[in-house]
Amino acid sequence: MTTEQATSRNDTLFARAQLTTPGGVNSPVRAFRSVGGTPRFITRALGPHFWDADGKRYIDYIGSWGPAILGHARPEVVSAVQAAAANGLSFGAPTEGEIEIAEEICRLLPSIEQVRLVSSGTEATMSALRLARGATGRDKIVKFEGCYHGHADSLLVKAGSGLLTFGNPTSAGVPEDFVKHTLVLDYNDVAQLEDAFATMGDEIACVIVEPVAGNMNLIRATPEFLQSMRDLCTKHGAVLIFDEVMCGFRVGLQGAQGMYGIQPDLTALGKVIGGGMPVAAFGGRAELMQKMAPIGPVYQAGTLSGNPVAVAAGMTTLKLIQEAGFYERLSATANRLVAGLTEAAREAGIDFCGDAVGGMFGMYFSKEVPGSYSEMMAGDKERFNRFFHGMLDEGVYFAPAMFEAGFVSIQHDDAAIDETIEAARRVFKRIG
Ligand code: KE4
Repeated sequence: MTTEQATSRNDTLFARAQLTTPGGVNSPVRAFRSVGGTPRFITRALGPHFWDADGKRYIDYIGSWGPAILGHARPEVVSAVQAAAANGLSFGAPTEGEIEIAEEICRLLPSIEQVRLVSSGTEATMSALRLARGATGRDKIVKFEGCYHGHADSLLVKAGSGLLTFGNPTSAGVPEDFVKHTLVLDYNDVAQLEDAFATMGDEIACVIVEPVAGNMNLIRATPEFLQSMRDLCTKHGAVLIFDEVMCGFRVGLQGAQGMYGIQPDLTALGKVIGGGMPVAAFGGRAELMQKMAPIGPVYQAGTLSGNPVAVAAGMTTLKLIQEAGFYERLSATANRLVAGLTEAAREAGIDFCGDAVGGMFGMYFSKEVPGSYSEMMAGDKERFNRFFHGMLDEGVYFAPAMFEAGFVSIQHDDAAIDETIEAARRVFKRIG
């Protein structure tokens, strides 16, 4: 069945969903508005595959936007969830499992001496920002164009008109006042960062960055960019926050901070540490984390924070990603995919390139891998959209937006990658 034909059950469900839920989805990117067409309603998933409401099978390169690093419905994770659930779903009281996952996170990421569990990446970054402001007594924060850190008000902001002007809201409902302290700079632009600190360094509470960006497709930070950020924050007493909600445990066992060898003051985590269930976290230097309620003045709370069933999924996932050779295999898979897609596009004479870092990858309909948001946005969106739908018809499900990264799991075997590349060969020839 092709996208052009009515995808009967998906269409029916999408029409019904829109009656009770805005856009028919519980998170905007799922609505296919960037690529057009009808979102696929998924009924089940296993390994590298999932199936839609019409029973069509796809090779899945979303992986729930990062969490499904082990492949879907991994038996060990499902069993751990079932066992935990049989003992009750949530207590609103501390459990030993929360201690165990906290200890594991601190052991794997040495920059994290103490950690607080929350239920989403948005909560993790929002809380880290509040902690940075509470710890420094400063209001200003620095973020970068193209980085997404969840939907906390002060982070829904795009660059202002001038280079060092404060941001403008990107969402209705966010008062100007809520973003007037948010400075938005260009990713990988060291000079701008130096200028910002030169002019207002003693007013900056923190810098928050995706050290490997995955929300403007995949874009790597340059080592110089991150090192300058580290040095400037240290010099001016600002808190450096690495938002590793997506790249944490996705690009390697020590995340981007291990890959670059740079220690942030705080780290936000999510996705992989929940293994598909709602676990996220923020953590870092103990003297910072000690300022969190109930022992410190910075408040943060959550009914389901550290939920025992979700923690069981997360802890089992964190154990399984430590098996020997895991990231070597994951990285080899992502690189083989990108190389195969690039070769298939070259055969069809299409400007296309890709990049892969650990188990996440980027695809760009341009001649060169972008290094910034504006370079990424210069890519051929129309051709991406035709490619997306062509691949969807072939049973390959990439991210339904040009500005998203893609993800492989440890269960994306050679057969899945070969099938994807063969499908791409056919689609590239068709879209020409
Ligand atoms: P959540 O609140 O969606 O759990 O996490 C927010 C977040 C924070 N930081 C980074 C680096 C993130 O990538 C995210 C969320 N990522 C998106 C993917 N573009 C989630 C998908 C969605 O919004 O539906």
